[in-house]
Amino acid sequence: MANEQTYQALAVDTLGQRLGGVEAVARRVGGDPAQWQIREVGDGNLNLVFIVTGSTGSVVVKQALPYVRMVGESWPLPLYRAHFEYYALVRQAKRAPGVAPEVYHFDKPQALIVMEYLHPHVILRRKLISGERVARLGEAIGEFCARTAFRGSELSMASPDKKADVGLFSGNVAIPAITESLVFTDPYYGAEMNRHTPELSPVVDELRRNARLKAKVQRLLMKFTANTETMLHGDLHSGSIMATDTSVRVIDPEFSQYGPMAFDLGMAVANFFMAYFSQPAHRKEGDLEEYQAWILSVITDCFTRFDEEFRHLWQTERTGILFPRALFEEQGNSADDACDALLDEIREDALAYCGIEMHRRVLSLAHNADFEEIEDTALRAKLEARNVLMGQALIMEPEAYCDLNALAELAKTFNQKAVM
Ligand code: SR1
Ligand code: MG
Repeated sequence: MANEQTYQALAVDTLGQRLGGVEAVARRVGGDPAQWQIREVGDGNLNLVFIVTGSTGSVVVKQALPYVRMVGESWPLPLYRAHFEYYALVRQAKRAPGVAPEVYHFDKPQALIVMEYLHPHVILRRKLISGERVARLGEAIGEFCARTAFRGSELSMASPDKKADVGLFSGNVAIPAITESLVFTDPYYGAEMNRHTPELSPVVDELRRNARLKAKVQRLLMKFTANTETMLHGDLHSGSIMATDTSVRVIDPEFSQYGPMAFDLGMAVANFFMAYFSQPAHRKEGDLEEYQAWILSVITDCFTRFDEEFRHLWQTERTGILFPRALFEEQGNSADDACDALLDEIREDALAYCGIEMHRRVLSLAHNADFEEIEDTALRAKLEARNVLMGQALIMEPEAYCDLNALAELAKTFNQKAVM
């Protein structure tokens, strides 16, 4: 077995020889490893990703690099993040069956995970840029967020198990540190790695002068760092979702950590809003309105399904120390109001986290293709400005948009705004 010192990054020409002897891999891929077709397809910010195909089938091999791929060796990043991704995949498979890719093999010292090849799924962001619809997209993501949020919390888990898991995940310090700075802090000052579309500068400057906004974001960061309600995916953007026209899967939980229940929901919805605001650059007039309306319906479905599923689990799986039946049902009291109040709080926080994600993807280091692929920078800045200003409204006054019609109206208003 390899040890830390023998870690070696995989390459197309070494992978067959290195993994050919691993039974779980060889059996699924099939044939002579020397004949395997191997492609490196990683287009994310951090890792190597290979698709390996043989006579029987295909698998995905994901390996952490000891540095941030998008920046280079000047930004080292611990290999241990692969353990946490593995732990998260295993937990998600139990909490939201059939959504995360199945894990076939994990090699801790080599920081690599061999998993299910999702086919013919493609990255959701590509589908949204191309104007394709995915059936039940909002429902699938709302349901995933509700199941993982509820079943990873002490509403459901036994307290000692949950505490032990929080302890385990607390070993992952490097990854949360990235989110803490890139998501919550860097967008709001001239941090070194930031960049934004030049024409957007007047909007950015004003945003960064808004002390009340920055204080609100820091309060949300406090919740994010201090609150271990549940195990999060931690990076649920549309590049972490793969889809066909009828199937939705969630990949890439390497930013998993314990945190607030609202976080994943907010991140996912933010990415739907960014798809929405960028559409005028990707669609022709005739298709634009209908497609944007569809994206808004995905957002509504996502929140609605989250609440429905969470309420269902509240009724049927509330076995943890929180809101015990002994205090409610067994005393002849309904716990429904308590559930509704919790869901209101989650919705409000999700909207605020949503606003922050809408900011960081155009102001900080890691941008979204939805806007980045708009070559005309004047147009890009105009669309990004709508997104940034709506994000600000959500952070400042999330309670005003908890009503889903009000939320959709807000998006439509900003979508018409001639900000610049
Ligand atoms: C340095 S990592 C930048 C971003 O990529 C990941 O996908 C996360 O979103 C992270 O914030
Ligand atoms: Mg990722």
